[in-house]
Amino acid sequence: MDRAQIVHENFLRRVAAGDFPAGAPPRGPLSAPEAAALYRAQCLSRALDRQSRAMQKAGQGYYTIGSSGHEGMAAVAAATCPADPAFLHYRDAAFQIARADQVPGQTVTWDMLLSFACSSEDPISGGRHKVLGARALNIPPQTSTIASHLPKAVGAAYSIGLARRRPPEHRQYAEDVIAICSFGDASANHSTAQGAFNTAGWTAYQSIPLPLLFVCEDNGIGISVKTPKGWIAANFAHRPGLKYFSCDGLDIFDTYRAAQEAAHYVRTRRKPAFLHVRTVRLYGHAGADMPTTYMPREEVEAEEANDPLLHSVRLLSESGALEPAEALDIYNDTCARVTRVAEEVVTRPRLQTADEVMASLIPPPRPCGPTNGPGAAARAAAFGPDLKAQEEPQIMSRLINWALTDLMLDHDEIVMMGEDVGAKGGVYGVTQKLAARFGPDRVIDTLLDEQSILGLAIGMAKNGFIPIPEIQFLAYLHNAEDQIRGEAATLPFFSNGQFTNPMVVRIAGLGYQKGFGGHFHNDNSVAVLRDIPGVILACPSTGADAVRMLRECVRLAREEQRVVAFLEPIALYPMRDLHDDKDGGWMCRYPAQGETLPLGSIGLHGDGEDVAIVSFGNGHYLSRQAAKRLETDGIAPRVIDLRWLSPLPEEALLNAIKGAKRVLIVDETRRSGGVAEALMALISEQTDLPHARLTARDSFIATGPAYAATMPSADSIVAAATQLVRGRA
Ligand SMILES: Cc1ncc(C[n+]2csc(CCOP(=O)(O)OP(=O)(O)O)c2C)c(N)n1
Ligand SMILES: [Mg+2]
Repeated sequence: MDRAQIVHENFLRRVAAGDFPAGAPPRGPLSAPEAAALYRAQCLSRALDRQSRAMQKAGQGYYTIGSSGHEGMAAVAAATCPADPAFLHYRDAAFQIARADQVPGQTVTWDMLLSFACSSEDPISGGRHKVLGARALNIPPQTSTIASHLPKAVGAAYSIGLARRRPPEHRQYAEDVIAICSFGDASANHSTAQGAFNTAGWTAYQSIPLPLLFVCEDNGIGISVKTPKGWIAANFAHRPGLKYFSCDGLDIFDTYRAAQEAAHYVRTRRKPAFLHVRTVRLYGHAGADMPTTYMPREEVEAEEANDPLLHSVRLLSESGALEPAEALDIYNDTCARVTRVAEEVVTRPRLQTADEVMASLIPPPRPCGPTNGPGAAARAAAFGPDLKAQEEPQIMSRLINWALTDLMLDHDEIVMMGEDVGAKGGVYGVTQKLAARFGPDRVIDTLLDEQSILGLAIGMAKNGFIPIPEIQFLAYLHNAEDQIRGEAATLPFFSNGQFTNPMVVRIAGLGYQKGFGGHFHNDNSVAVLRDIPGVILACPSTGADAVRMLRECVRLAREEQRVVAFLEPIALYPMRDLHDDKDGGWMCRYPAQGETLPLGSIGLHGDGEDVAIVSFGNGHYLSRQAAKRLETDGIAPRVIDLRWLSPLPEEALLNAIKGAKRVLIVDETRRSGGVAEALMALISEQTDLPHARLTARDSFIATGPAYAATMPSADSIVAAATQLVRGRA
């Protein structure tokens, strides 16, 4: 028989017989009426699990990972406040239900069933996914990637403290809230989770406020792999900076007591705590999972005998809150009500078309107060002698530094974070003096963990800040990439635009650093950033463009709530000359305030008709060198700088190549998966022009004299363009 049915029948039989599992008597601060309310929430959670399975059998529901066994989480909700942002484990329906009881006007049964049915009327995801979550309950939806929500919970907790000192315009969290973050016992081992615990401890160890309650729901197993007995307590009882609390998650009185103590500690001390809730998992991981195929039947039955609902009925009876017969009526009535509501829910509309699915990929714009740019006095104070230097042409790294300064003067809610961005001013000096200009609240030297850096940014963005995190080198984005791919980019999608985390991620990258680094400091692949729906990828090639584009990127984040990656070509940071020694051809004046380059605009140099050379970043620099040589050779080129690598500025590009007879694509990223693949497809689909591509080879980058051997050079661009125009090199 189906184990869900066995658990159901056991419950009915044992309550009727007064046969309850043994446990401690009711104790602690939970009152009898409150306990009865929690029991109702537990019953509703259980009934929804049962209904989700029935709906799936009937082809009307699509998700069966349930909360059965974890219903004690209702007590954690009751012990905390609905204003506390909660980043929840997928087994926390009871938490959400109990929280909904704290907020007037909620229709939680209806809402959750809509989510099971993937109805477009599902108020949290608009029918895109079964997720827990509700705007009014401060529960953002989470992805299924276990542990990936922990870094941003740390970030959200950090933001609460910072917002007290410097409230941002779009602040979301109230003054004295705490962040709550729950997860399973197996998930606690994930390196993403371990990084988050470490970051929380590292922060608290320095007495920096971090009001964060971690809640580990320890059912002793992750799908089929058991957690060693005692592992969670052994692992977490003595972590520096992280205070440990534990409770019996089968007992709502004990869970409420411990959760209240832990939450009180976090709220009053502004320090993180770890609440270890020991629980059971009933009827396997999900609907299709049969626990008896990997666990002895006796063990499965022993867990089932410990059904937390049976514990609750005993405790309610002993506390005088409810008689078992009344509890049984509540259970049966709840099941019947859920079935009735479900019958109506399955008639509600579902998403149908691609456009409907995609409607929330890009978040809605938000109204922002006007800004007039930083005033002269503020600029003079911040820049000091640099103000005078702004009258002279400068290298890119310095111009980016000034742009960041002006943007931070203009927008108080901008906060930078990264490894070495503060005191040192970045590996390449791009963030020099920013810490002195804006202080440690706004320029944060983080610990060495890219997931934590991006998690900090996501969490702060959720609370209205505009984070500008820095990833020191593109190659080091990859160990944290899921924080952009799986987390930041998906939040508006899975919340139907109700939750957002806009930011500008600065990434130093691409190749061509002479004499430094090899592959790990010269990564020339951007494929992982280009295929993420909704994420914008910008890549300037000159200092002036970098300034104008950075201004646009901050606008896109601030006003349009977009997640932007800003890729800075390291080799061009210090570049002074273009054609000849000391010609100063690659230095630029600092663009005037208000000058920007809108998303989708391209750079066009020359109007030659023989060949349009389409490139970006270092490739654009080399193409400009090549163009001069081609002209000398009697070939008339025009050179186009793409600037925006995702989405590609297709319209502007097609306009810019009008009148050219051929197109040469110069792409410093790899031949496979590189930007040129998309450009070749675009040109061949949209034009009849002969076209060719010059790309980097499918290789990693070498150190030493061959540092640029695998990538396009001015020579190879000249050769490829000549070949395309004249049929020979
Ligand atoms: C990063 C990642 N790897 C694997 C999975 C597949 N998966 C989903 S749940 C799960 C087990 C989680 O166990 P635990 O954290 O103990 O939570 P429980 O389901 O027991 O409540 C696994 C391996 C996933 N969702 N994400
Ligand atoms: Mg588990």
